[in-house]
Amino acid sequence: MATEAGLKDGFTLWGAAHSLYSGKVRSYLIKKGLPYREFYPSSPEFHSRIVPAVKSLVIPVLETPEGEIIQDSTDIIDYLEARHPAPAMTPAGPVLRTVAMVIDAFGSEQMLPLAMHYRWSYRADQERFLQAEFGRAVHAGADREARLQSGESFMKYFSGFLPGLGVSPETIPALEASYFDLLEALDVHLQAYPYLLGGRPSIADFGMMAPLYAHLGRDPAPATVMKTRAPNVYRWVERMNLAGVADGEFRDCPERYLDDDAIPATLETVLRVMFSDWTPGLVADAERFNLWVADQPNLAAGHLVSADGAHRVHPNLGAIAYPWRGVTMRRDSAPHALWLHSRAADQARSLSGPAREALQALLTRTGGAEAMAIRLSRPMRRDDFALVLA
Ligand SMILES: N[C@@H](CCC(=O)N[C@@H](CS)C(=O)NCC(=O)O)C(=O)O
Repeated sequence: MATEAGLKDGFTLWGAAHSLYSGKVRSYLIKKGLPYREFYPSSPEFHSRIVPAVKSLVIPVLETPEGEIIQDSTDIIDYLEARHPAPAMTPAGPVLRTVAMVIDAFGSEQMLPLAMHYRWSYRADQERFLQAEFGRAVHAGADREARLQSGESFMKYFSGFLPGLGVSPETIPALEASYFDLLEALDVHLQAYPYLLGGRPSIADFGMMAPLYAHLGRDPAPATVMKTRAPNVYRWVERMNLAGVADGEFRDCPERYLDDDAIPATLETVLRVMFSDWTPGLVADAERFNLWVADQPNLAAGHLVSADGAHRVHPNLGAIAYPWRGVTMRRDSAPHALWLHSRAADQARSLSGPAREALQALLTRTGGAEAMAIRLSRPMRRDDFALVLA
């Protein structure tokens, strides 16, 4: 069991095998080569020390050897990248760096509804697995039946997210079609390269591991979809949790990122699929956020981004609706997704000269110009484990 003394000599990831954002941080720690141990929320220390510190029952949480506590998978990776700059997990080339941030934002947030759909809409096909995995996270001990039953209230809580994420009988066929298009593009690309941006893993891969590991790559029903439709994507999921960068399948691929001027057509196809499915929701989310800000022009910096003032893991500023793949997508707004998208959009806007031109040309070819032109009327930042106005 975790002890105060035991936490002093390495990083601790408070996470769980079935948790979406734990999968992102875990693969980052493995590929970065940082020694860590993983503890589960079933540990009494999680409730006595971690939950009060982060003010929510949420994973993943990183605890440093000095006892600092960090939440949000993106904040965790930013923190560790600043603390251990080498080897950098973001490409240096300005165009590829922007692409990395775009894919990270897409994977970390845009694919959440898909991941949750495949976990909970196919619940009957994988009930015992989900019971075991939720039980594994919350209940320590050898009593098998007790553990299978122990995750029930969490299963009820998380399965209740589907309507707010826009998953409904009307949207499910469109959601699945969008997933198949993405899998197809990724499967082609990942036959040529071991990682999304070439011969080294990056934040693009870690962001995509959020949905593609625990839910879409590990739960039995969606794992079968991935394995049978896109085996190269499944193999990438396995590769992302292996120590080391090299993979014998790609003997001739140098362990470095693509150059800014050598982005292959297969990656452009991935970006085209992403932008096409992402843009309508981003536009609607940004409109909702800008209206919320316009309605309350005097909000001070530091004000919680939340319609009702409640501190939530993923806040919401009210419902949005927009046309998407031939249906009307109705869901809760997602300011956290906007925050991640704005980081990429701000990075894009910071480019100048030939890099700016190269990025604009790439965005035009891949249908990304509209998404990357979205600008919020007020920036956001994270403070005290929550999203606030900057
Ligand atoms: N944006 C956060 C989200 C973390 C998150 O949603 N964690 C899930 C498990 S994977 C959770 O604990 N959710 C609790 C809740 O939504 O109340 C991150 O990147 O870490």
